[in-house]
Amino acid sequence: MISKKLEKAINKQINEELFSAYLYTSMQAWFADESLDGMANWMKAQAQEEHYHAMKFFDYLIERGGKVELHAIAKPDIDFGNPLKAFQASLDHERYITKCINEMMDLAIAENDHATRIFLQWYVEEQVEEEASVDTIVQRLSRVGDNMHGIYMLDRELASRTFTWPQEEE
Ligand code: OFO
Repeated sequence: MISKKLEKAINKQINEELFSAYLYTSMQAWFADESLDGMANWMKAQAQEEHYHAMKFFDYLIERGGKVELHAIAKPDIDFGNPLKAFQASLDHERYITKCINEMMDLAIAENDHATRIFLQWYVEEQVEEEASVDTIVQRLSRVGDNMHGIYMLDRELASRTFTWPQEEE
């Protein structure tokens, strides 16, 4: 049985992950409105991935005998200024999520909950990847500046991203 403190922390993180999905869906809408369909597609895949992250916590909490409690999801921004600012906002958000995951890891260690510590390891590694992939896009957009040709080239590239819901292990 999971401790009450970890149950509360996981419920908070389910909300953070669902908010992440909501934020990226809002970015998807903004990019679509800017006719940058490749970037909109990238955000759509990102939102789907965040939903998966939320449900992975959801399933784990139930498996450990905890109670899932869903909270209201905050309203995300709707205007992101320009592609660089949008991806920079995404990078800032991922850094915030990394901090949340690290704090949960600290709590799992303090609570002596080895199963949760091992479970959270997946998110620790995932955050390294998430930050790195967004950071690469931020760097490329910074180099491209206002050059529309460069922006459209990157947009075309980001159109190929897809997300497939991973098979659940038995
Ligand atoms: Fe974007 O990260 Fe979830 O965990």
